[in-house]
Amino acid sequence: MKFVPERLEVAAGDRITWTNRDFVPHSVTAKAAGLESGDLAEGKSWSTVVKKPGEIAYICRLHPVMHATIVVK
Ligand SMILES: [Cu+2]
Repeated sequence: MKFVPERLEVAAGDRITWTNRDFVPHSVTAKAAGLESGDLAEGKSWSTVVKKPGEIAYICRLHPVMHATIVVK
């Protein structure tokens, strides 16, 4: 029930992949940044390329207590 790591630094142009290692579905959702993974079942992955430098705060749409940040340099 948490993103690991909760703060991730990457370079612009990097591809980030999330994999759900939990027993319940989760999502990667950042409305302002236009990120939406859809519901990821156990073991499923989703990836995206981040292009713009800055901070992207995101949550799990299904469990909004789950939140994390991507720092794009
Ligand atoms: Cu979740």
